[in-house]
Amino acid sequence: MGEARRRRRVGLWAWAAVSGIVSAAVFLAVAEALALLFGAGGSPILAVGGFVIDIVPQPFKEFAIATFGEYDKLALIAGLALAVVIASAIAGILQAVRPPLGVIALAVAGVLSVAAIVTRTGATVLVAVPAVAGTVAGALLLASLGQHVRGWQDTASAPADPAADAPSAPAVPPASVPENPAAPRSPAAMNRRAFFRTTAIAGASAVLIGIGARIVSATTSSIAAVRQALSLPAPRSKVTIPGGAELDIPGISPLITPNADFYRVDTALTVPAVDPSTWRLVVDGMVDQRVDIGFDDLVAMGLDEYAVTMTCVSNEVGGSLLGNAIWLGVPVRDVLALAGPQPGADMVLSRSVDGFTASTPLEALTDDGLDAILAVGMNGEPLPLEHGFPVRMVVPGLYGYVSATKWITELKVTTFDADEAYWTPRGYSAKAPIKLSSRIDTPTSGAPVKTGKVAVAGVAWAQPVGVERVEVNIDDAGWRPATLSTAINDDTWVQWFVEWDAAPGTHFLSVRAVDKRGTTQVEERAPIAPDGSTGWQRILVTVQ
Ligand SMILES: Nc1nc2c(c(=O)[nH]1)N[C@H]1C(S)=C(S)[C@@H](COP(=O)(O)O)O[C@H]1N2
Ligand SMILES: [Mo]
Repeated sequence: MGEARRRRRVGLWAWAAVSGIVSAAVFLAVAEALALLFGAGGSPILAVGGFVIDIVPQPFKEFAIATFGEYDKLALIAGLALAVVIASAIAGILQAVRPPLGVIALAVAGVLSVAAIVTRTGATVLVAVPAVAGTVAGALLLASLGQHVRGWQDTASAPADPAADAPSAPAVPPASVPENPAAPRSPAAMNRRAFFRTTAIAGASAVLIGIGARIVSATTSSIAAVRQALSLPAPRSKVTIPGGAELDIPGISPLITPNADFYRVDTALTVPAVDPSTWRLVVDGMVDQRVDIGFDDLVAMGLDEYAVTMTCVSNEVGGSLLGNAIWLGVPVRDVLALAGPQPGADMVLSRSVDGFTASTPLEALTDDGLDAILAVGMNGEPLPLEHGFPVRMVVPGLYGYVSATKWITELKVTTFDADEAYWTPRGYSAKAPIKLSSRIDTPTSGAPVKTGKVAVAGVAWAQPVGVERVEVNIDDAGWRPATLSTAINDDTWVQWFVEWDAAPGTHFLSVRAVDKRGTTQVEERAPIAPDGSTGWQRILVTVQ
């Protein structure tokens, strides 16, 4: 008897778990489908994912990037999906065993996702409609399925083994137990049939609606097609690449980083889809007049090309989080001038559609000698979607997180006292000039080198001061000057090389740069937080 009862109990739990998972699927499918109408900001999956990205501590983010690399966001989604399956299975069991605890759990999840949606920027009340509707649909389904599971399990056991069921009786409100055990068609069978029918229909519809919503969002987010069709006017002035700017050495970084190879760093779970025809840039805060311009207005101000090497604060010594591109854009100072920044302001908080913000010193944006721009083009094309389409900021000499806002929508003229940017409360400095540095591109520690003449080569950068010289030290035998290519300008990296007569064995290679102010790259290692790594890169190579 104990055995039979236990099996029934396990059966109840299993089907109850299924009812929870199906209810959660209906919740998400309804919400995702409605989010198509109310805007992607209303998607609970993306909002909760984005919320998790914002709250997880920095070391965990670094761990995720180190472990999953480019797939860090996919790993996050897989982890969230697993958590949803487990949590909803538990909610299903709770609802069957202790109603209405399961429905309460689902409602709490709904409230939390509404909170995640509303606290993310650009949120109006309407944006919460999909999550609310999804919660209601999921909760109704869970309540009904829970009742069927209980009805069929309890009545099934009642005639055969009344004693066995007695202990669990308090868990089931009497009202939910079908009253008439003597009915011609057993209530247990009816409940059973109703459960399977509802579960199958709900599960199948959730899958269909979910897949449908994905397909529709993929086709309507045809911003890629809008970008393809966009043709930018020819630049008024082009960057001239001086002769001798690019060395012909296998393994060295190309002078201009192709868009497809350009590093990408952002907190966006999905690439924001911003249509240039509806894009607006607002300049507000401490200004004489609030300015609001569209994409055509910006482009009409006149586009020029600028070569700038962008660098991430998370770039470790020897790392690859930097790239050099030819940007097409309008000086930020021209746009700020339309609004007229007021005395007392010392910072511009630039904001992205996705809520990211960067704090840039006002003077870096108004300085005539510094080419801070609002960029619309990158290496001869409109900005790629992942690099900020349609408009981003690029400021020579400042790390990306304090200057290079992608999918930009607002420039708020303010003060460092009054406002802080996304990364400031997360352990990074409010102000962060790029530290002068250098990198060995070839040879690499991994690949053995052949005995004989070897080019040791790489890049060095000191935006916006410029690199004066680069020195290489082989086996600590003293610093040798490297030959520099002709830099495009002081805002870009410069390529360098030395010729080395490599003898068999293992060797240490080190590199350091000196900028045009005479400052030598810092030798001591510093971590990336709070304002960028330092240290001379030192690699071990094997010569055969
Ligand atoms: N909207 C938005 N803009 C952003 C970021 C972000 O997370 N969100 N990251 C910044 C950081 S940390 C860097 S280093 C640069 C990277 O630009 P890229 O991805 O085009 O290389 O973008 C900056 N702009
Ligand atoms: Mo960055």
